[in-house]
Amino acid sequence: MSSNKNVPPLKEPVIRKAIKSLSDPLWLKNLPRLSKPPRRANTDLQPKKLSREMGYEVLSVVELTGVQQLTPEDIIVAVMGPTGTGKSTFIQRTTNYSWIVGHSLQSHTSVVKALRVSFSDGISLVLVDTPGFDDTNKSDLEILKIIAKWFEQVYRRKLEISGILYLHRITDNRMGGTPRKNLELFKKVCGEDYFPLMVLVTTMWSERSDEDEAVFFERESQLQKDYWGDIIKDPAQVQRFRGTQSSAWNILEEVFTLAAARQRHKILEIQQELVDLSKQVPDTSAGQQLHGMMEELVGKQSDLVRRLQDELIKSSDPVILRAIMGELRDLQQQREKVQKDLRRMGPSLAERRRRLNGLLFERSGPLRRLTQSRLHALKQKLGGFVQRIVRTPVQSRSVS
Ligand SMILES: Nc1nc2c(ncn2[C@@H]2O[C@H](COP(=O)(O)OP(=O)(O)O)[C@@H](O)[C@H]2O)c(=O)[nH]1
Ligand SMILES: [Mg+2]
Repeated sequence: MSSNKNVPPLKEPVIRKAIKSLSDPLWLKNLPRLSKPPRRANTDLQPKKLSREMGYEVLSVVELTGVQQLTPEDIIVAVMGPTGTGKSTFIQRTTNYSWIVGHSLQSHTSVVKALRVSFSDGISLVLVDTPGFDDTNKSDLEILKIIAKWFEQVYRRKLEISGILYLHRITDNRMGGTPRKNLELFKKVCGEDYFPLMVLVTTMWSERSDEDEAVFFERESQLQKDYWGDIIKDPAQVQRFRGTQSSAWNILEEVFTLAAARQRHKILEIQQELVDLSKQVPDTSAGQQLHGMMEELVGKQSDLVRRLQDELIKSSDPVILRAIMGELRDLQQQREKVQKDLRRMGPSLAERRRRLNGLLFERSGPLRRLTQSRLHALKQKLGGFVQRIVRTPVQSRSVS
């Protein structure tokens, strides 16, 4: 489906810089021939006309049906982050494409979706909308598998992800469980080697009032210090999305610049693990991180269940009893869901290593005992030999 009608005018310097900044030879080959933009008032120009006169033309904005539609000419940029941080909105503002944006707390993107913005001269940008963890419809394991599969297919097709935007709401007044989980898993999916290609974007700045401004700035620097410090190598990796189209393009421009500066291949850790090391999703670093988090969660839930059960015994008030029973039921259901995923994932790598070591120790028992008895016999034999030598006077020792 294409939506040429709504294609916005794209600022000439932004695109020129973006294209120039991509060092990929394929891109250099496709560099557009720029004509100088005419000096005239923009007011009477229609968006399409304006971009054509500037020497660039957005030919189409098309939703892709899958990884098989990607081509080596695509600049692929993924947008990640928790549900409700504005991922779909960011992509929508960039392209004016009517993209599904959630207006409730429910997740609207439980699949990976990609949108290709094609410019004249064969250049195209693919923006990838990904689901966040703590999705309302899918478990974290399912979400990880969906994301992992998409990235895996991209790598199998020998294509690269030029950059990743990670979105965080500046209006969140604390780093709660969901943002923290998303960030930790995101880091594992990408891997340290990919950190320089990540851009951390705070969203919802348009929500601010004047008195919020100082609070938001303070929050942003705290995020950089306490949570993003290991990712940030370049100040350009931290950006603010102001909710406008130009703000979105300014951020993308930084992504292109960072991508162009990268000499090595742009490979995510999860791509390497799944393809080069033939691992299954639960055995990847992200899978193991998730496993640990789920075990921790089940532990906390079990603690809470015990405490609620104690309260249940102590209380006689029927209202309180009903409330506790309701809580208990919800909690047990949640715990069952996590336990189901844990069973699906199987034991953690550390646990499997422990079990393997135990098995090896057990199996090697007879061999160990045989070796020990042989060593003992040898020591005795050698001991007698050495004793005889020591007792024999030096001049009467023979070499034979
Ligand atoms: N005020 C404000 N609301 C936003 C902004 N970005 C997104 N939203 C709203 O936040 C909600 C979630 O956005 P959405 O793009 O669906 O988030 P996603 O789950 O990360 O894709 C929607 O109601 C958006 O309209 C922003 O910059 N400012
Ligand atoms: Mg979305």
